[in-house]
Amino acid sequence: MATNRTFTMIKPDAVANGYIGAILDDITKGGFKIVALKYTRLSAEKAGEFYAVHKERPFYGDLVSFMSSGPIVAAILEKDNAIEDFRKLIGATDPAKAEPGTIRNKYAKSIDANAIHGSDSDANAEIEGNFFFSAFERF
Ligand code: 3AN
Repeated sequence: MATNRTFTMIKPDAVANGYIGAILDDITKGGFKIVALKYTRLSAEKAGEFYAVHKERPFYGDLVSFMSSGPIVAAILEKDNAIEDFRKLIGATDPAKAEPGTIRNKYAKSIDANAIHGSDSDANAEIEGNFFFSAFERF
């Protein structure tokens, strides 16, 4: 079934490098409507909770410390076929493999500091959106 919502985070590297505006512009021009938006910072505990599915992976510790190293922008986005279309817009996890013109190709330097997150399924988009936003913060 095609989905119409996804969840994203502009990660600490892209925020520190001054790409918030450019990335939000790419997202809007890509046809996504911003349903919810927040500038915040994850504690190590919260980052660990968010990435709990990766707990057994060798990069988990580094991922948690990177994701709590500075502010991030969290958002819920709406578009037909949102999950798949957004993953196309951001490109492959490893920016070296991301298609030209994708957000990771343009703004990311490495697989761990890869500029942006995009949900990989409907179920995760729901869980991740609920992690950051209450019903009063969605429009
Ligand atoms: P994606 O964000 O493209 O869905 P996932 O869910 O496999 O990728 O990984 C979550 C995050 O973990 C990635 N965004 C990236 O920051 C980090 N990550 C994934 N694979 C690696 C890796 N091999 N080495 C370091 N960090 C990784």
